[in-house]
Amino acid sequence: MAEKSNGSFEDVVFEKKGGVARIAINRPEVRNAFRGRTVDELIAAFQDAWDDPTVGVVVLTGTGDKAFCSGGDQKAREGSGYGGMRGGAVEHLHAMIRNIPKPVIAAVNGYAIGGGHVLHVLCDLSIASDRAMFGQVGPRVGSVDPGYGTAYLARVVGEKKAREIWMLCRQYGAREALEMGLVNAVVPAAELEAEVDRWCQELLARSPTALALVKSSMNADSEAIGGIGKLGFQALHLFYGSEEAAEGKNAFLEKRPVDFGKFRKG
Ligand code: S0N
Repeated sequence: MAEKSNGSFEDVVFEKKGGVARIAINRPEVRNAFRGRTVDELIAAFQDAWDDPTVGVVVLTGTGDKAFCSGGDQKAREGSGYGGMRGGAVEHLHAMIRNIPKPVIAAVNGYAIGGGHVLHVLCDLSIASDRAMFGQVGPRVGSVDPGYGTAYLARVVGEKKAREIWMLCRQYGAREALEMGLVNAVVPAAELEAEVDRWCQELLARSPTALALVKSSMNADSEAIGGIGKLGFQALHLFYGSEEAAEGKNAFLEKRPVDFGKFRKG
């Protein structure tokens, strides 16, 4: 079985062992927030796992014990987007997770917030540590993930709950996430790695072609969301250039309450 580690990656730790490709976002100092480089490396790692016939399952996680991923790097955010991010890069990453013909498990080891929450939602399966926290923050920080981040979430937890998650920007613990069908299992933090490995071994015993067909036939039903998302992202990048979106980012960086009142429209 092939074994490989990191190559030229800086923001991502990539390992392949025993049929499992493990991709970990490695920016714990910013709760594993992603910048342009991170997204490019994630795409490259998924492509490698896709192309490698020795890989049967992919695990996506974050390094450290605090965060899976806290979304786009607010410190790199500028003008029309998150600095250094190639146009369409995040959508490309979403497409990789959805389309790689192998099961992808999110091992949610801590905060899965904003664009980081969307990443776990897009994975085929999510296994959470009992310390994991889940939530969207868009309307709190002047951002949104149109398309899969919103409409696909509604398929997972239902319309009412998805609207609550997006509109109120609350955080939910792992047990609540399990109750609403947002994750498949919750285990004590110390057992996360072993539990994920057990799920990987079960998947590796299954027919890879049947698994690929299960995945693509399930995806077919929600594929149109990608088209809606493209339209949404064009609007999002116009929104990012606005004073209203800048207020969300600045309030987070300045650690002060946000004031969106003056942007309310009749
Ligand atoms: C994760 C949270 C809840 C953790 O709270 P905690 O444990 O209290 O830690 P903090 O003290 O808040 O944070 C510790 C240090 O880490 C930094 N930090 C945390 N998150 C980020 C971040 N996302 N970006 C940059 N830095 C971050 C803190 O600043 C702190 O550093 P110091 O010690 O120096 O002060 C909490 O941290 C939290 O709520 N984080 C912010 C979450 C957030 O706003 N995320 C961004 C939301 N937006 C997106 O994800 C956009 C998605 C996106 O980019 C996209 C998606 C799809 C398609 C296109 C795009 C696109 O825009 O291109």
